[in-house]
Amino acid sequence: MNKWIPPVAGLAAGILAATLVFGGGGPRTEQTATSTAKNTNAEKVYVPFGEKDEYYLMASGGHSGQMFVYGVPSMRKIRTIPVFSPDSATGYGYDEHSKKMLGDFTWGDLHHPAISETKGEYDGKYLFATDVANSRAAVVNLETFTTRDIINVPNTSGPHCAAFVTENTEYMFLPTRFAVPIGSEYASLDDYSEKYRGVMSAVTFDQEKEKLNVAYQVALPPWSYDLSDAGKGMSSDWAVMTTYNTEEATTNLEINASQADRDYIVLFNWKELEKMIQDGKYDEVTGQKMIFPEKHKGGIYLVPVAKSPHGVDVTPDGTRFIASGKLAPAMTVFSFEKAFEAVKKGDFEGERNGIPVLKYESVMEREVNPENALGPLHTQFDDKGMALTTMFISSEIVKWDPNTGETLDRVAVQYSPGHAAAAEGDTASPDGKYIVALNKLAKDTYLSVGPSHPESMQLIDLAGKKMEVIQSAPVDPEPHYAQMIKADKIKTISVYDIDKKNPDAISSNEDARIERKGNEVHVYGTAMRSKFTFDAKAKRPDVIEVNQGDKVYIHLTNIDLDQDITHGFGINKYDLNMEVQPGQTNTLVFTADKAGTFPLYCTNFCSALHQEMSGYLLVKPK
Ligand code: CUK
Ligand code: CUA
Repeated sequence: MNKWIPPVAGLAAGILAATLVFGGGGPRTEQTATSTAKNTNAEKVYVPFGEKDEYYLMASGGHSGQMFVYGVPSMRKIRTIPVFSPDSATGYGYDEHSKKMLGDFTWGDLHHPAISETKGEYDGKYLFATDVANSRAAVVNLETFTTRDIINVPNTSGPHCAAFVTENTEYMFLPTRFAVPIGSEYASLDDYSEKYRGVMSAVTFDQEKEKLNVAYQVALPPWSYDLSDAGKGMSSDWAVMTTYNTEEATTNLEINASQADRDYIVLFNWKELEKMIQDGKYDEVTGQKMIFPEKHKGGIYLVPVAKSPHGVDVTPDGTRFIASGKLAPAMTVFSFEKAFEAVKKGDFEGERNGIPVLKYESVMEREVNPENALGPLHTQFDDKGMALTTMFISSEIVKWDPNTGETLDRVAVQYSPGHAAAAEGDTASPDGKYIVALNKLAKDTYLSVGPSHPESMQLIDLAGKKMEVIQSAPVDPEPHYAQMIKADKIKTISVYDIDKKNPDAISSNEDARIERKGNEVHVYGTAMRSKFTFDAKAKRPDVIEVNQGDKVYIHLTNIDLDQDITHGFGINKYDLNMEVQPGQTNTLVFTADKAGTFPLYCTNFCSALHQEMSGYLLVKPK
């Protein structure tokens, strides 16, 4: 390091980090062409101390059940947001609010995060996600980066297709990956075609109450629905989703679900479905308003597509949708205008399961097959409307022109990208600055940690003449999808207002008290550097004493109204933990079934005397 002086003082750390990432090393007495290129790349991703990243990247945590927040271009991980799984670090899943949201589930599989939109642009307010493992939907508030609501989605198994929001976040559509009988009751697989369904749910979100709700459902055929996207502009009332296993195979899907040459894209008009509900054109099933498309026609159409499609993406101007086929080397560009025309004229080639099938030729605009590109999965867009498609098998991102089909550029990634996330990529106006490849395999990219390696995210610069990988970051499983939003759109709060209307909240140490009602004990306590106060008048204000068998409610308010001073609250051997962020009140409820002496302490390092921030839970034996 001392032999080599960086061009700008203070850049040294960034360059060093980048050098490590790019695997550089050895003596640097001479600047070679490659090392100059490396240094230029290092400058592109270097965010000097005191400055901040330009974008947030909200990345899916897959079967960790969580969401990961990164800064772009530095690719530094900033936060884990627990969503569908408990999290020891924040006490998520232990305190009452989050415990109720999680119910009995201890894991989730989060695939596609979606930022709320206004007029087709990310508005930075909320983040939605679904759980393929346990069929749930969740919403995260982006003022606090905390999960506010989780709902179980009935009649559905694995809402993989979601979440993609409509232009003004009117709906998220959650079609199911696994067909199940309605109500998930037992039905023999011999009766698959008659009894199983692929139910799609239309979910709304009430911002005021921060509540998700299933508005209605549609009983689609028993196929697997894979990915979806909402229309924009001229197609804003519509949405599209890919479906496979239209063969209705019930075993050995890898062979049996790839028999037919064509599967379908489901094209639906949600305004029309909404109207059907208003007009009472639905059945009441398992307490849900369920539209059966074979009974109530209109609003839903099928578009044939090359077999086993995966991604489908609407262009930023809303005029086209692009399907990618995991088994076909081609992407297919379809025209909304042509589709609307065909619907109007009733230009159908027949019906499947009571749903009209449009003619492929009437809706298709072109098939695009870049040379030697294999395994197209997902498409994002740049600021000029050019498509950026991930190629899983040939491990690259290909840039191409949806207007002509011409291949414009390609860049190799390491390795096997699933999705990619472009800057403001799902909006009506992508920024065209960056795209992050979400790679399924890292192989030799990082220091080895044994047979299983991390997944990998690679940042690609889109601003130059050629696309170029400029940074790489390991990521925990599994980066299924991410959205990248301009940082200045997110307005976080720095402390909570102590909620005076919340009967559990107190705002000063003097109000700390322990109230007993029969065998229920309610503790109204405070956390403040560097002590807990549970009972202001007691000889030892930081001690909670109860009888064995008591039901204990600990309501704790962090009255340290200072940014980033979060206190934790853990009780030894009681498997209990929660956190209180500045100004926040949180509640732990448990039965003191174990008699004994249990130290309790602040788990979150908060001051020089953090170690002193402790007390006791004394449980007197019966
Ligand atoms: S999916 Cu396509 S590669 Cu969106 Cu769950 Cu992973
Ligand atoms: Cu409070 Cu550590």
